[in-house]
Amino acid sequence: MRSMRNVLAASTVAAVGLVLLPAPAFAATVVVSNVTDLTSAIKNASAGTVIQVRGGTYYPTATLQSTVNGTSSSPVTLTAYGSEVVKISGSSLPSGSWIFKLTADYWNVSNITFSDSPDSAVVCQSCTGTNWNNIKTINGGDSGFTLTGDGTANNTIKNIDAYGNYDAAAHGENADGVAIKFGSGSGNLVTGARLYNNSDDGIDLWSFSSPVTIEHTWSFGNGQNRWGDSAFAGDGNGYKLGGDGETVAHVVNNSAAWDNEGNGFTENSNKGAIVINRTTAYANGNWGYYFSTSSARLGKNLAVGNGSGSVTKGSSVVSAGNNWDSGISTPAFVSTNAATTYNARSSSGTLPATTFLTTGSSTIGATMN
Ligand SMILES: [Ca+2]
Ligand SMILES: [Ca+2]
Repeated sequence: MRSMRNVLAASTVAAVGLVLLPAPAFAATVVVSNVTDLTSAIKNASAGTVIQVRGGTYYPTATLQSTVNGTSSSPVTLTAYGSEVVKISGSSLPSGSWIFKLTADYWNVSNITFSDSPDSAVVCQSCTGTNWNNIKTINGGDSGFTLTGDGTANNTIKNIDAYGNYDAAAHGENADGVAIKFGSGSGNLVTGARLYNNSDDGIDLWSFSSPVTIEHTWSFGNGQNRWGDSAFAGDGNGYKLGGDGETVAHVVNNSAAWDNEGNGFTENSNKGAIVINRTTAYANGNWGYYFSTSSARLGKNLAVGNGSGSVTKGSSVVSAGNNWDSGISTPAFVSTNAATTYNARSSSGTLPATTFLTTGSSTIGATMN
């Protein structure tokens, strides 16, 4: 009896052990408060992991990166802890480094500032189903935020601030606020973005072959030489909507471009049926809207005070209800003082309230919110 009882006890222990073995190797929620733990948490995340970063400034010495996918029902989350203020600085990274690189699907990243990157701040390569909410990518050495590669689909960039980015090595030629370049994939959305004072363009869709949607976005002050660069080469388009021979019908709704050195909105050689509705171009250096070879659909847009003029449109452009079209009047702006556009965002992350470039019109121009 004694030996039988021992055998039964041993087999019970073994069975319990077998039940416990499949338990998760990592806790579902990880709270990190130093850069070593942050690096490890990102590297070791798996579907469903929630990484909460305590307030403070983090100085990684190597690019933070992951190739691990979440799933649509169990994404990986990287976010600030509660309402704490989290900054990740690239100032301790080797030259040429990015701060954060994902080659992964279904990540949700929110409430983090990425600053002072030696090169691009955030790069998402062939990402599907990622959500970026209330991110800042500022004062870096190339574009602030980049989506790139084939298989770039169904990503949402919401309420991003991207400013002060400048690539010294190429005299400012490349650093955009947001770059969705060299790739393909449908369902990508930029909304609520504020893209300003970057050396090259506010947003650049160079060589991206699937339609991107941009809405509720402000792009301003791009392409000005703010760095004392005697060979400065930034282009300074508010919205660069193509390039490299791609023919693609990008969409821009209810957005504004002002004080950019180049054009407010431009096809950049894209011959596609780009759709631009209810936008405003004000005081840009070149044209408000430059669409000479595309078959763009320009509707209910407002162009005022642009250096080269309101619009260049080729014979394939469809233009209706814009203030340069016959019979359409130009409503007065409530304000042309842009100071409030630099204010902090609302607690929910939306653009700050402003009367700048508002007109009260329900038929033409951006509503500036
Ligand atoms: Ca450029
Ligand atoms: Ca560019």
